[in-house]
Amino acid sequence: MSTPAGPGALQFPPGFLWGTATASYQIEGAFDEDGRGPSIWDTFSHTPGKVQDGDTGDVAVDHYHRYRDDVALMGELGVHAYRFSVAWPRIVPAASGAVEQRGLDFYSRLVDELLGKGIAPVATLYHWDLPQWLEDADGWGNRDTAYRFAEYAAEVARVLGDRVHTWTTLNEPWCSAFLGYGSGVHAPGRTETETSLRAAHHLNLAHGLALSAIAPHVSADSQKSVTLNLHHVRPATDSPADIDAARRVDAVANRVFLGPMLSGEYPADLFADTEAITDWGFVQEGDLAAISATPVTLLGINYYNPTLVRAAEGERAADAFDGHGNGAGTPWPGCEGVEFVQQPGPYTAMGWPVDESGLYDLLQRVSKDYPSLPLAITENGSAWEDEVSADGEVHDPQRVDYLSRHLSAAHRAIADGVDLRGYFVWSLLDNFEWAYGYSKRFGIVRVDYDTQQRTPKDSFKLYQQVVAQNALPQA
Ligand code: IFM
Repeated sequence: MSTPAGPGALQFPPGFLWGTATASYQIEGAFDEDGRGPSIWDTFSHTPGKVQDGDTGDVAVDHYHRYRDDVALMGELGVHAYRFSVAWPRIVPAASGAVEQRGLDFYSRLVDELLGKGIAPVATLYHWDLPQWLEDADGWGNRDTAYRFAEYAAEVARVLGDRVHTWTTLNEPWCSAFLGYGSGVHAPGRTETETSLRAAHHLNLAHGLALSAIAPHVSADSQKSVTLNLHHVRPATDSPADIDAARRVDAVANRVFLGPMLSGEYPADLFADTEAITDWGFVQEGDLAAISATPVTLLGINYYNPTLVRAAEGERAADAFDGHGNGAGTPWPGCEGVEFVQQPGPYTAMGWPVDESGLYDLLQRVSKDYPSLPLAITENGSAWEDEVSADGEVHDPQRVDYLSRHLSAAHRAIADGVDLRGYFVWSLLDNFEWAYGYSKRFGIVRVDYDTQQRTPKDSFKLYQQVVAQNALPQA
């Protein structure tokens, strides 16, 4: 039952799923406890120069030990669902392939704690923490990793299948493939253009094999999902060259995953754009059928900002202003000659523009391309230079504004016919922001990294109201 909303509030449909999201390596810590093996992010963060200030996820926000308190916070927030990820190296720590029961037990306890508070568990099976033993055998460059992923997924589903509301195979495979193996700004830090495309295919394969592998173990009414960080790509002008630049980026950012996963085919233009890099011979007979064999019933979309591109003049190499492109290699194979254009501000602490119109447009586009597929926003949020005020509170008006703008865009999309079922704010807690370490705070709850004290920010209070009223209040 929702509490009544004030005049002018933007009311969401009954049953709209309000949630919050985190990921294992970003919050858990306990990097060597209960048999957990190393992941590529342990190796990467312990390599000097890879992560800002030498930060690591060794302790993170100690969620592994504090999960009960964190679930209690979610209870206070009132959310209906919690999107977390399972750390593969906790479940299959070493090359022997033996399953670590203590790892499974942790997630089982977490799920029970959530259910005890009436919060639906939404489990992501892979949020970037590949076991190091798999990377030692070429990681996502190796087709075999997809099969190992399906085996691991089945183990998790066997234990949690009766209690998990939504199963998500992968989080943002674009980042895994193109930041991990292309630009090298993410673990494992490789800068091999051909491998990045191969990795994208193996991630697609992993998704399909895993959905089929978990099917016998999960309850029939659970949702089967994948979360993509779809880029809303806009051409800077309506010149044919700029429109073609946007098409190229759309192919390797979005359709490289949407095509195989949802329609069982790769886009022909992607093959043409990348023909100088690979002949895609790693796509074997039967792969596309395997990728799309078990249908996705809910598509998760992560949205932070739109992407503006144009055809570069002269010799300018691809130069990304979206925080993704500054490694030694390119995260944009097939986009040679495309220039990423800085958009007007305001900018978050990540340097990302605040533009909720991109969310509206993206939802419209996906809904038109896949009219019968329910959607959820599985991440949306912003990092700011938060401070603790003299009153001990964290007043974060910019995050409140960001949240309000994006919720209002989501509301407008629903009013205009998009089948949007839920929204998950990123993130519940300040946490380890990958190559930025702890320097960027995305949480609606502040974490003091010295004491691990949690302090709900003003944005937490706004979101609490939104959830309670099933509506965005108007100021
Ligand atoms: O923190 C990340 C998250 O792990 C994946 N999506 C984007 C977030 C903000 O960069």
